[in-house]
This record gives sequence, C-alpha cells and structure tokens, in this order.
Amino acid sequence: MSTALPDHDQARRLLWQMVRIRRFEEKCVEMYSAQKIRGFMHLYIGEEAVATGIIEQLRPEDAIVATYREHGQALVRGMSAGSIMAEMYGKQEGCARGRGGSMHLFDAKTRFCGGNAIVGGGLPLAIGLALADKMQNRKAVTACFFGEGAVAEGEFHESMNLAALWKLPVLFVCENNLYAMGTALRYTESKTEIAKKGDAYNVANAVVDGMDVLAVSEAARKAIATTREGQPFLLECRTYRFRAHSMFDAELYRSKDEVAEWKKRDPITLFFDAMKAANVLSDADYAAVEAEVAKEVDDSVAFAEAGTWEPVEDLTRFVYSEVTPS
Ligand SMILES: Cc1ncc(C[n+]2csc(CCOP(=O)(O)OP(=O)(O)O)c2C)c(N)n1
Repeated sequence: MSTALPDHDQARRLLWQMVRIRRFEEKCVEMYSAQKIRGFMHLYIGEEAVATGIIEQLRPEDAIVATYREHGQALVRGMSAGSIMAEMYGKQEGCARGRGGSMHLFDAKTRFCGGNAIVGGGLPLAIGLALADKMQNRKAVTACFFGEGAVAEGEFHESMNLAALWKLPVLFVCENNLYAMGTALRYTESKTEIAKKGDAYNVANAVVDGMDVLAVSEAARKAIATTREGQPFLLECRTYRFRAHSMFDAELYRSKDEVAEWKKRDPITLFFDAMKAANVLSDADYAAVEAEVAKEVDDSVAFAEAGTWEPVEDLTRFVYSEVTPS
C-alpha cells in the first residue's frame, strides 16, 4: 500500500465493493452447480481491486464498456445484484430480460454499455461512445475494460489510433491477468509490456499493481483527469484471476503453486490488513460488511427465483428495435 490512506467511510466502501463481487460470484458458482444458471460464465474473483478502484473514480454520466468477465464492473457501477442474478437465471426481471446472460449485462440507466463476448469487441464501441459524447458536447469519459488477450486483436490498435487522432476521452483499462484463456502472454505478444504500446499511438499510459485497490484508485484518478481533458489514456492493471478461465477449463497451463503464490496478495485481505494495521477499519467493520453483503446476495437469489420466464409468444420480440430513434 503505497498511497495516502482513505478515511473510514471511503475504506469501508472500497472493502464493501470488493467483498460484494467476491461473495456474489461465489453464489453464482453455487447456482451454476445447481443448474439454475447455464451457459458461459467467467468469474472475476482475484481481480476485484481493478473494477473497484477504477469505477469508484467515475461520475454517473461516464460510460463503461466491459468484457464477458463483467459481473464485478456491473456491481460496482450500481446495477442491482438482483437484476444481474435474474439475468443469469434467464428471467424477464434481468437487466437484459434474461436474453443476454452472464456475458451480456447491460443497463442504460447507469451507462453500463455492455459486457461483450467478443475478445476486443468492446474497444470500437468505446470509441463510438466517446466520439458521440464529444460531438454532442457532453462532458463524459468512457472507461473500456479488456483483457491482455485483446491486445493481439486489430481492434485494439485501430481503437488506440483513432482515440489519439480524434482526441477522445477514453480510459483504456487493460486487465492483465497473464492468461488469455489457456495462452500465456509471452506466447502471444512479442512485447509483453502492454502499457508501453500506448507510446506507438501517442496515448499516455501507466502500469499499476492491480491487486492493490488504493494504487488502482490513485492511478485511475490521474488517468481520468487526463481523459477529462480530452486525451485517451491506457492503464495496464497487473492482476490475476484465482479461478479457472470459465466454468469449463482444466487449468493445465498454470501450476497450483503459482495460483497459491498470487493468493498471498488477495486484494481483499491485502487491503483489509493494511486498513486494520492503520486503525482505519476494525474486525467489527469487516463482519458488518460481510453481513450486509450476505443479505444482498441472498436477496438477489430470491429475486431471481421469483422472476418470470418469457412467454413463448415473445420468442421473436426484440429482433427488431421497438424504439424509433428521435
Ligand atoms: C474474437 C474472439 N476470439 C476468440 C474468442 C474465444 N475467447 C474467449 S475468451 C478468450 C481469452 C481472452 O483473454 P483475455 O482478453 O486476456 O481476457 P481474460 O479472459 O483473461 O479476462 C478467448 C480467446 C472470442 N470470444 N472472441
């Protein structure tokens, strides 16, 4: 923990956000095993400090574009746990009426402009959102989350180039968790320092320890200040996912020792221990946060269970938009 200490309320909030992501996803695994949730599901466990540190620095008018590993970003952004859980159940009360599932959370109200199943697919969308904001004189930035695997896609390079050329307020957040599914970064990139790739496009950049929520917050604060001035920024967060890539992954590409080594820097424990040592948070705070989160997660399951299935007559509804653009 290198940066200035937060006050009690702010520290509690950061802890709460990270614990929410962790416990919500643990419940998702349980519901997946019970076959209540089906299809693809990618967990964010281990990476909580990134979404928390960055999104807590955004304003309500800012937009977010994410990947298929987006439960954490959606929760921190303020989407209700119930609407996310119901979405994964495939119920109408879900944020996308149960038609998107885990990889396609969406919420116009909070400008959470989607999880995206296509690696790199969110990057051009972020460019479009930021361009629209700029052309319509809205003072908003777009935060675009993507994994290091997306850096090998053409969309990454095209998006960085256009963002710099058009001076777009995009915060590019690369969540570098070392493995794109089963392929280690060193096998896919000739230059593994991802932040430095910004230099090739005149995009300001920085690297941050993605397990340290305060370091991420501080880096995000500075990076967002640049984007508010109308310049893009590439922030590489070095992080690690503790679970498998998705629900189907034998994890043959990494050793148990490596995972255990990273778990010693669990972002939640790391943060809480430092806050306790500094007398900012206490064990009682931790217990209260856990109790609040447990209730929120249980309520989200009850909400999803009580939800309704789409009637079969609605099968072809929403193939075409029902809204006419004004
Ligand atoms: C264009 C495209 N190619 C391949 C895939 C299959 N795929 C799904 S996830 C993934 C790995 C991506 O890794 P990374 O971007 O590092 O994100 P992480 O899963 O590590 O968060 C791949 C190759 C895909 N969804 N889209």
